[in-house]
Amino acid sequence: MNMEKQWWKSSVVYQIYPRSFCDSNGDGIGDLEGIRSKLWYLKELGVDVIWLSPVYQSPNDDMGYDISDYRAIMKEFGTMEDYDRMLAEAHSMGIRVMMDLVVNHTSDEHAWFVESRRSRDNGFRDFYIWRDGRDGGAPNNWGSCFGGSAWKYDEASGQYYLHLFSEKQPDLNWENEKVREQVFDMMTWWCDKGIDGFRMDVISLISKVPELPDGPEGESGYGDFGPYCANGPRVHEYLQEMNRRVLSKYDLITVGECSGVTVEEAKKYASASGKELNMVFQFEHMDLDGGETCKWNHKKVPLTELKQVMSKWQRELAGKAWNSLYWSNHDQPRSVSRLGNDSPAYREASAKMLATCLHMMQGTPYIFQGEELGMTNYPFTSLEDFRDIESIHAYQEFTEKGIFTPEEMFDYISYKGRDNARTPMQWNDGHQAGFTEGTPWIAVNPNYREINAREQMGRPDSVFHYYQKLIALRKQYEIIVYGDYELLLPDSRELYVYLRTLGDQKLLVLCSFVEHETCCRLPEALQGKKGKLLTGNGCRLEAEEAKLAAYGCAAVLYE
Ligand code: TEU
Ligand code: CA
Repeated sequence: MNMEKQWWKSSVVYQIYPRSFCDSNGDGIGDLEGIRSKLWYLKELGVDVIWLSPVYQSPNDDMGYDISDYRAIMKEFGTMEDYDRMLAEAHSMGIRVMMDLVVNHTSDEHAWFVESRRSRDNGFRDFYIWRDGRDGGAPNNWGSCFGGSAWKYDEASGQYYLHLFSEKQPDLNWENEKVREQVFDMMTWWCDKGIDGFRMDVISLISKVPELPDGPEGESGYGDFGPYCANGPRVHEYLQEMNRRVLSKYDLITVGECSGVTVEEAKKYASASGKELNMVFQFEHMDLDGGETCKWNHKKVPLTELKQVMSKWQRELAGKAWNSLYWSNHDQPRSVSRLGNDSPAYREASAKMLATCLHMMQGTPYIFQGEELGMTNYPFTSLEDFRDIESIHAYQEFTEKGIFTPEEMFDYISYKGRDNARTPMQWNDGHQAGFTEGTPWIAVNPNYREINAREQMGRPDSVFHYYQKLIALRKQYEIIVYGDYELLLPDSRELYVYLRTLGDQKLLVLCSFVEHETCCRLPEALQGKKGKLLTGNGCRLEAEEAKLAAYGCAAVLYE
């Protein structure tokens, strides 16, 4: 297959959630100096790129995803000098830095919005999406992602503004070319500083169908904005303009977070022709345990469906676009707790298996902080344990409407809530897991005594060393980066088996998703051949079959 080689295709990205990574000054909040002090750790792990969740000035209604100044650093995180020092040091170690770009919306405390809401004839009015009400209520039936209406009434001017997320996150009006100009200028400013890329927050939502029609009504009583916002009419035009004016002038890695993206749309966003972005984050595999009540349930992801979705993306984008690969990020529960098994007996095995399954696919893998240690969900016991606006609002809304009992809803936010990913990084078994000398803004998972970086770095068979190996293999074997992908045993409910092919080489990947031993017949063409075990755990290869322990896995190369 004709596929152009690019550095970002053979890279592994590590996502840092700065608030929870490392606190350098004891105020309980992670910061830039903390990140700088841990670059050696990331170097040791072997990642090529770090992506920082937002570090810009923000009132933190949505933990930094509500930005009030794109050219300033959040006070709790440090200063611009701290940023520059961290960037320079990362570069000197050969680590590139990707910034989070949040431009579907700003904070309501951003100077543009402060102006915009002053009056109907303010010069910035049209930077946001203002509408008159309808029949004494909101302009349409859309609900926001964080509960309630997507419209907020503004007394002073008698109009409503649109906010697809919280009411402190008004949506920018991308139709206005001055907005685009301001965004592109700001991006250029960061690129000139020497950053290496952007992760673009909900970039698939920036273009709305101008009439803003009512959406199909869900359980909550509000309409779904998805059909009129996701992959909207001008989104590709805007991204091509962004590419022409900014991205194409630098050597960057770009990934668009695209809720509601289909493979057809992804081929446009991440086309091999390079007119828009390098790749997208798709959500189909993350939505497999969703349902009528959004993500709030206890459903397990069915393995056959997971294989089908992953394989569809592998197959359909091959040679046409490029995949990103992820099981976790700051919005998702911990992958071991969700897709693996976080009981002490199987935690490490299932973490290694999930890592193998993902990292041997075609695409750029993303590791979320702590995933390389097999960090787990948090054992929530009270509503006070939660910090995330999404969980807190959802709890209120679903219990007030009587959709779930308080006990049920508590269970669901505990299992699926975003705070599971946001508990502090577990560095060692000392005070607050070595995250802070003070009191952390969100509680440390009590399992830090067993699960922490120091212990794992000193133990050769740890999850940490397993990730280190996987990352090194990607640098060593082109077949991992560029090989074709073929799903085997699509109907197995226990095993995820696939085959990569590059020229005469074949790479067989075997992963067990179950708690008991299993057996897998090797594909005929490979039977009796001598394969080289690149990596694995709990897998014994015989002439015609492989025997897998609970959550066992292996990647075997045949040359
Ligand atoms: O998330 C966008 C997004 O699609 C979320 O609505 C996601 O579905 C949800 O968090 C899952 O429960 C991005 C950021 O990653 C997230 O942290 C922000 O809250 C959101 O945008 C608004 O900026
Ligand atoms: Ca701090």
